[in-house]
Amino acid sequence: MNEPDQIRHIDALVVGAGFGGIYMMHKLRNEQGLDAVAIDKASGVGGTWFWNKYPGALSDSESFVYQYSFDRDLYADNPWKTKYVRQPEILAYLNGVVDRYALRDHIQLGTAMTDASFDEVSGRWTVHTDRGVTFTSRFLVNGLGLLSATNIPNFPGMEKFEGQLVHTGAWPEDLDVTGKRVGVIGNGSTGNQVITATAPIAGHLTSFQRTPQYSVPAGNRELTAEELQAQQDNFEENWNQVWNSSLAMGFVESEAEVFSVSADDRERVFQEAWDEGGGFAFMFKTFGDIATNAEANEEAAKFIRRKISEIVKDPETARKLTPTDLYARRPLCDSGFYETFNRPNVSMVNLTETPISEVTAQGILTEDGTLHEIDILICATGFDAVDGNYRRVNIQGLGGERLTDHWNEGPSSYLGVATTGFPNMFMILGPNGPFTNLPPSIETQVEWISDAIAHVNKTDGAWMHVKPETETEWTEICSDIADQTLFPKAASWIFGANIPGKKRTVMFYLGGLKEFRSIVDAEASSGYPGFLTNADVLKPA
Ligand code: FAD
Ligand code: NA7
Repeated sequence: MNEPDQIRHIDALVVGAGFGGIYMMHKLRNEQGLDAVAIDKASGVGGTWFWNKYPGALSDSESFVYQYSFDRDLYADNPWKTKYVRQPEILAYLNGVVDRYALRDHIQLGTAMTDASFDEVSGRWTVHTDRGVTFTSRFLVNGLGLLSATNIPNFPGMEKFEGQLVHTGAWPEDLDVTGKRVGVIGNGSTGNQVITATAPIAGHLTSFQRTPQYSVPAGNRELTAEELQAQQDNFEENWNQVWNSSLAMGFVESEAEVFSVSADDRERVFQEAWDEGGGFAFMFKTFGDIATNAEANEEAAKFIRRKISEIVKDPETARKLTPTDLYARRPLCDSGFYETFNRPNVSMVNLTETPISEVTAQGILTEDGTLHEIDILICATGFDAVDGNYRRVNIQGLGGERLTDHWNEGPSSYLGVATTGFPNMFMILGPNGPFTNLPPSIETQVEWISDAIAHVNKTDGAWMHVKPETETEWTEICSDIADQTLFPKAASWIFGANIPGKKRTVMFYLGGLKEFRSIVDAEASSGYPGFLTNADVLKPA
């Protein structure tokens, strides 16, 4: 017989112990003195940076903005040494943050939320887990991660594969690819990194690519002592720039139009950006209309296509690697991705021309009858982004409404932090939150949620949830802004277009961090007009 669950009554349950959940815990416990507990299904803290231990895993936001800014001393004590920061360092940093703010004893690892339901009479959430503990809590804060629910394709015969099958987002700590015959499906940001880092140590690497992508050099390098010092000295200025920018990437976004300069100047600007490195910088620091004007976009795309033809020696491989569509997915950067295909131990299969017919015990059989023998098959196939983890649990709000039903037409929210009918439930990076370098958006949302909790907490048993019309309006705002860009025209996770059967819909606020912050500030400072309270909802008709 199963043991009955242990029941814990707490003030706030935080689900997820990544960048978001960790900061949320600090705000709730150390600043508000609440009895807050975090759970994570992972066996360590760090979220993304716990799970994605694949070779080459790197954040491609510049390191001085890929961290928390809320504590000047924390910032001073943890200078990143390189322009971009690698997974092991980010994981060590997040572990350090957990210890620095004495949070570890309040994070229960290896514990997944399975279902959650709200009781409007008691005003409490009941959250069941897979580890014999049930929580009842006034507040439920989900920091489930927007790139966390792994997408594993379902090719015929996959269960027969006798080698090792892994997804980059659940990388086994002890997996060694050295000397192995490695197959990699996918060539997005992750595939690009794992292919480039694995090829030099693998026996043979076969890259299975469905859609070629545009990538520019990352230009990762050691930072000089002067640069490190400047980051410390210019802390306020730098962060002021971040808070007042759109992408929060730590550079000034260009407002110049591609065709406002001569062809020679355009070439020079692109070449300088190529030499300096950075995917977001190439798309947004060079010119201001690459992501909004198809002709301008084509100029940037042409430049990258030409680089591919110059780098890749075999013309047929170069052709397969060259994208022809819009340059309008998340911009990629690399540490020698195209050069990797000049290696004698690397081959490439274009899946559009030669689809996979099945996975066999030995490897991948393509429709041309070739069996690609593989010891380790790496799925760099991305994530069921944004709402994926929400749909993998059963969350029920007012009147027992299921979140999956509420999101039947696509995931929605107000400000990416709350959704109608789910009182006192908050989300960090929920649907239609800002599309930026994420730590600054996470800080913005966590601080807003913390203030909202403090506001509600003033009244025992009180709760708040988003007015339906407010949520509808926010969805329309997000959709209208997205339609002014080229991003919806590309099939990527940014619009839910990467998962078979998933409804293609707007999932981000593309209006920029500066504007987002002014909207969330106004909402809080004017007393949360976008929300209803239990007094409104429960009052007699
Ligand atoms: P996560 O770090 O994803 O944490 C969510 C946690 O919730 C996970 O640990 C998960 O186990 C847990 N969880 C989910 N469901 C449950 C459940 N039911 N029960 C219990 N626990 C649960 N962002 C950038 O801004 N710049 C970058 O360069 C960048 N690079 C990236 C590279 C990779 C390979 C990936 C995958 C993502 C990258 N991101 C990048 C996005 C990155 O996810 C965010 O920057 C940030 O780490 C998100 O933090 P989070 O706390 O919101 O979510
Ligand atoms: P992405 O960007 O979604 O890329 C996934 C890749 O996997 C992409 O090349 C896909 O090809 C490919 N894919 C997915 N499913 C299949 C199937 N069934 N067959 C063949 N190829 C497939 O995920 P990433 O992990 O690279 O990056 C996600 C974000 O995480 C990234 O932006 C960073 O922020 C971190 P497709 O292009 O769909 O043809």
